[in-house]
Amino acid sequence: MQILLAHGPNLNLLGERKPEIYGTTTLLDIEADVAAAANARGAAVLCYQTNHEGALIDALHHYRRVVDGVILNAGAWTHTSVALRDAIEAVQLPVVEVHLSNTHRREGFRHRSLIAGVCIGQVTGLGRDGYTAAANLLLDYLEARR
Ligand code: CA2
Repeated sequence: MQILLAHGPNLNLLGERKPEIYGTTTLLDIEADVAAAANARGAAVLCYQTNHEGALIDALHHYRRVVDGVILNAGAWTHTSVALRDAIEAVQLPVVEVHLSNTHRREGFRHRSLIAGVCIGQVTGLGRDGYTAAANLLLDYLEARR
C-alpha cells in the first residue's frame, strides 16, 4: 500500500510564522509523522508540496496510477478551487482532507470547503496530530476495501 501526502500553497513555510494558528511544527515533521504511522502499518508514503495550483492537479493526475489514496492539505485552494475539486473527483482516489487549524473557528471564507464533498472525510483543527489520524483513517478505509 502506498499513499500520497500532498500540501498546497505556503505550507512549505510551516513553523516559520503564525505559530499561534499553525503551531511550530514544520512540514518535514509532519511528513516524518505520517511516514512513521504508515510504515508501522506496512504502507509507504510519498510527499509532495507545491505553491502552484495546476501543479497540484498534474500531481494528482500523475499519482492516480501510483498510489492507493491521498492525504491532502490543499491550504487556501480548499476554499477557492473548483478545478481541484474536479481533479479529485476525476482521479477516483480516496482523499482525506486535512487542516491544521479549525477552519470553522476562523474567518467566514474558510468555513466552506469546495473539496469536502469529493473527499472520504475531513480532519480539521487537530494540528500535527490530525495527520496521524488521517493516515490511520485512510489506511483503515483502504484495508476495508481490499
Ligand atoms: O489550517 C490549515 O491547515 C489550512 O489549510 C492552512 C491554510 C489556510 O488557507 C486554510 O484556510 C487552512 C494556509 C496555510 C498557510 O501556511 C502558512 C505557513 C506559515 C506561515 C503562514 C502561513
